[in-house]
Amino acid sequence: MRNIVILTGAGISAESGIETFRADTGLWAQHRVEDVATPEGFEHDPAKVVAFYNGRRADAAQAEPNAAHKALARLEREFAGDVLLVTQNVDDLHERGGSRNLIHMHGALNSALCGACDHRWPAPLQMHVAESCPRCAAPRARPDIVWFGEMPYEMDRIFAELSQADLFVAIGTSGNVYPAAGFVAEAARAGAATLEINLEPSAVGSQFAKALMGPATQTVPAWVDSVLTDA
Ligand code: BV8
Repeated sequence: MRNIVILTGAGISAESGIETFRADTGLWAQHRVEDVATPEGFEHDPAKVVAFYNGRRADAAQAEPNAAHKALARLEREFAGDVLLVTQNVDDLHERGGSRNLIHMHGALNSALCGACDHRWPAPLQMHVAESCPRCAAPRARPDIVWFGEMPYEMDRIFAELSQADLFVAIGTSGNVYPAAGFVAEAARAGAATLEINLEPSAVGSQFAKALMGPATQTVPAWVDSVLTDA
């Protein structure tokens, strides 16, 4: 086995104290998706959207990487082949846990994006509405987040890596949001082995050949140990 591609979702950060989206008390029970996570919502009420992401940025800054984030970083360091981590999460717990070969396909809380020229820069802890872009000066700063209806980042690279994967693993994601929920089918079609690690089977759970159920801080370190022992 040479190439491992890992997809993570909100469940891997849950035990660090970051709320998931689709739990009964999760973010989408507290906010309307259309209001805070679409370009139309931002157009209609930018202050509400900026405040939503300011709150999440503050929560992420208080959180610490857990044993699952650290185990994936260890896998990247110690596995003899290539490990690519693709995260839907916008927190920075993977990087702070030590992962380096990482794609934030839904953007990042610690980044700001110019809606006029696409320039990116480090977001302050608290963004303000209509901040100016440091490159083109347009008052069009927005959180660098991929909202519903927008194209996730680095899709060409992700699909290229999936086509070369020997193993695809999804961790802590409910399998409700595309294109990420379609990665298992893509990897399986290309001949990869597939594994789901989650608290409960996801919406696309039946497409995985194997599953490990339990809290990520227990299942992920145990799985990483087994991969490094078998390698
Ligand atoms: C696009 C902003 C075109 C970031 C987010 C109809 C059918 C199919 C598709 C569509 C459709 N209508 C519209 C679409 C497309 C749409 C989509 O998928 N909609 C769904 C809802 C139907 N997708 C898009 O618009 C995307 N863009 O498609 O562009 C395109 C065309 C071709 C090729 C490529 C692209 C853009 C999607 C961007 C979404 N952005 N939010 C933010 O604010 O954070 S979505 C939001 O959901 C987050 O980003 C999050 O990352 C994502 C996924 O959620 P999860 O991470 O899975 O979290 P969730 O709460 O759901 O689940 C947590 C899981 O963890 C659970 O399984 C739970 O059991 C588990 N868990 C909990 N605790 C633990 C645990 N596991 C282990 N241990 C624990 N302790």
